[in-house]
Amino acid sequence: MALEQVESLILALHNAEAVKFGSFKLKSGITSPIYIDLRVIVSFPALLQQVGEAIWAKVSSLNFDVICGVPYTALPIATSISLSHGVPLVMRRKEVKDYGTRKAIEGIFSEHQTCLVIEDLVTSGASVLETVAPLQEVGLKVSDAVVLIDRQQGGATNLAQKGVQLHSALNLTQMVQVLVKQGKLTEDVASSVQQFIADNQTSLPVSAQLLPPQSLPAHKQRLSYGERAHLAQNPTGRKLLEIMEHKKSNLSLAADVNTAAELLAIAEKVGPEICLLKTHVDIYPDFTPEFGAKLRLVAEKHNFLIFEDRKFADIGNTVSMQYEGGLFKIAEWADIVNAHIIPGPGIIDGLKCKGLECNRGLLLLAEISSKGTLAKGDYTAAAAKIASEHLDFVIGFISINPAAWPMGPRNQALIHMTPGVQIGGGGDSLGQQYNAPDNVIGERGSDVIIVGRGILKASDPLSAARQYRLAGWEAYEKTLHS
Ligand code: S5P
Repeated sequence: MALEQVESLILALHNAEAVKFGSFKLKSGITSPIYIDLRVIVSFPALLQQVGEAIWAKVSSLNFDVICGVPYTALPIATSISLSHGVPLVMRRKEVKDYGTRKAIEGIFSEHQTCLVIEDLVTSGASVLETVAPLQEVGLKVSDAVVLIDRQQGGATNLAQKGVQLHSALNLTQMVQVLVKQGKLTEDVASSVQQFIADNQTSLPVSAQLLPPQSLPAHKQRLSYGERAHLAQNPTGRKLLEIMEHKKSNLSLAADVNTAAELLAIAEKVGPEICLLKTHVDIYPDFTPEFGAKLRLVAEKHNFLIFEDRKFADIGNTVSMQYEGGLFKIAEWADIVNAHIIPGPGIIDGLKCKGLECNRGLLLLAEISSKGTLAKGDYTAAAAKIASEHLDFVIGFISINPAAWPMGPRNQALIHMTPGVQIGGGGDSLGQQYNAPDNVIGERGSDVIIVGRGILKASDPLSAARQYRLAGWEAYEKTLHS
């Protein structure tokens, strides 16, 4: 792009107030002397086109088959380029309405085609990677991304580490220089912007840094359970991953039996095969206050953890009482409990205030296995976000198809557990839907298979448990070596 075109674009962005100078408090709490909001450019069609052309000038010599804008601000920019230059678009859904259809990427493409990612503004590069991951997931290659404005805060280096070369039409230094030259900005403000850039270099979130350079589908880029144990912040999450590695088991038994006596007997029998025993304590008519201590002895003997599938769903204060008190005193004996996230993050705080002091962990129900579930799309995305904000207590999710989540690189400290598992697939008459262990661990990207009737109703539950453990483990090993 010729110098006068660069200057005219910078002035047009300034006139449209897409770039402002002053003192702005950013979401992160940092005060910035510059604020960039490129969403306004949709109100200026000529400017939108100018932006598209400036970006195109940077990448027209590269080889790519399709282009994809990072939602939302870069969508109209990518559309403008597509219309002007006849390049087909693909579109990433930010909110996947139903993961069952697995359409995180809309449009027509074929595996091994190359996609150029288009972004409006890059700081750390994390949002570019959030779009790169689902593109790779569907088999597209991504080696380049282009941005209108590079804030020069480390994004290009961070992306290069992930195998993505960042091209930029403009950067902050250049913009500030032009605006000073045009009398729109004082030297003082310009130097405070330069200082801000120098003082605020970014790196990628830990989860993204740990991913190996791209090329394998995202859900297959998994570290071993043992490596992930070192990432877990919560001691119970860490311990579970260590047990899984040690016992070569990613099998959890859903011990939905009729009595506490039966539960203790099945725990004793299949204990050597499992990493986790899941209970529904409110089913047992013969529950006594000694139940927890007895079960813990079996758990210690066979080295598995206990997960009471209580599915808390109330406000923080109430769940805190339900967790600690009542007949069952769950917090005393269950290493792990789970909660719906429908009340919002207060439910985590309510459980955490009792659970953290005794080293307990929490799973969030992000998806549900039964037909017609409402736990999908935005709900699942919100559960993932809230989990990432409570890593001291939340150890993972109940999830059904985490490989199709569009939320970007996986936080490998979090453990995905999937119910609705049976070797033959199928379902029951009350809405349960089953997937096979290799599908759950391999295709769906989960970490733990939760199996109930597939083991309990088998003529020999111990050999059925062994069969499930081996199937789950073999599928896991393939995700490491493929
Ligand atoms: O979405 C879910 C979440 C859970 S925790 N779907 C489920 O089926 N569960 C539990 O997993 C359910 O409560 C039951 O204990 C187990 C599945 O048992 P199965 O006999 O159908 O394998």
